[in-house]
Amino acid sequence: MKFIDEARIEVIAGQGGAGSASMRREKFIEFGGPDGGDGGKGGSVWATADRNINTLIDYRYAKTHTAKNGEPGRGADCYGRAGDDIELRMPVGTIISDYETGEPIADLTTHGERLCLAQGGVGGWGNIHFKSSTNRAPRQKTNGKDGERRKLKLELKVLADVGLLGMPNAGKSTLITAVSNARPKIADYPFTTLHPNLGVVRVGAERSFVIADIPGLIEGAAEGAGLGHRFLRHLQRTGVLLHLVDIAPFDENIDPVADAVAIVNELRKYDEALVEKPRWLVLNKVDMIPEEDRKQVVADFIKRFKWKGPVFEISALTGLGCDKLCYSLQDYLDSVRKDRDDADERAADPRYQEQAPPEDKTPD
Ligand SMILES: Nc1nc2c(ncn2[C@@H]2O[C@H](COP(=O)(O)OP(=O)(O)OP(=O)(O)O)[C@@H](O)[C@H]2O)c(=O)[nH]1
Ligand SMILES: [Mg+2]
Repeated sequence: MKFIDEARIEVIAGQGGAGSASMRREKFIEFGGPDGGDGGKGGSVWATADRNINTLIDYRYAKTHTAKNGEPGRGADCYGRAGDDIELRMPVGTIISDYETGEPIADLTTHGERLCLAQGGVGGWGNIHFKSSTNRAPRQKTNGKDGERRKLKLELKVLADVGLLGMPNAGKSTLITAVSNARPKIADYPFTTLHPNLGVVRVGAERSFVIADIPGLIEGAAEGAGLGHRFLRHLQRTGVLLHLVDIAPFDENIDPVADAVAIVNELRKYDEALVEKPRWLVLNKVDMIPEEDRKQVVADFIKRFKWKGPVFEISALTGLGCDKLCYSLQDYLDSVRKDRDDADERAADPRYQEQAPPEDKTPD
């Protein structure tokens, strides 16, 4: 299935049905009085986050989503039927904003989260509401209100704890296949992966995190080279990036350090905040380097790349070093989550509220 992470749609809620101005007319009944019922409410348009959907493709083709109008009221105190609501199912991670103003409306982050995008118009009043002691036979009624109408932008940014970053063929899809339940296509040609894949990594019996594999990035991606750089948006909401480097390229003319520098430059061109995000260096394909040379090759790389952060040596193909990487990621994510929970707790606890500093009484 084609992966689409951006769409523009229009949602139109149903109009309320008109109220009725009917008079009761029955044989042998005098002074029947008003009996016109209210119009039904127009249908609303809702968005629901659904974890079983992972693309916005449906909204590329169907752009306008219109809910039914409410039915008009009728005589004999009949109220009009309300128009049915419609439900738009969207992937978890969809950000909804106003297309014209860009104003954010919602961020669907959990499965089942639901939000009204356009409210159906209320039905009009029938003449039964207008009878009074002085007007026993009112002919007034009101029309239903129009339903809301909105143009919206949908943007999907996948929600994952860990994001994979690297040149094509670095072994990103091989790694996610080795450690998670995701089964993306793997091949020895560049740009095998064309859209993000998510996988759940289980660490021990109870702990897990979500990892995202995205297409490979190359120098000049910001200018459109390769698949461009727009899918980097899927790394924006991750907690930590794994920069995967093929440490043993087949082609001797390829310099892994130059490639790694190019990736960081592209990251910066897309979004400075991505460069600031915690990033770990993962040197892949160490199985291709004779064991006795590994230490030296790795040390050279780190020195030339001037890298000071965490480094992991792995072989996504044989699984070497993958367990250690996953345990470290899980520990790191757990500690970040704990710090965040503690901070939230402190913020909610009045004892930790910031107190005004005591007045300084010392003379100048
Ligand atoms: N020897 C060896 N080969 C590997 C290793 N990891 C990946 N490969 C091979 O490298 C090639 C590319 O792997 P992929 O996982 O498709 O690479 P990718 O980074 O997902 O590539 P794109 O999707 O094109 O960006 C495949 O032929 C893999 O079998 C490894 O640790 N050792
Ligand atoms: Mg791939």
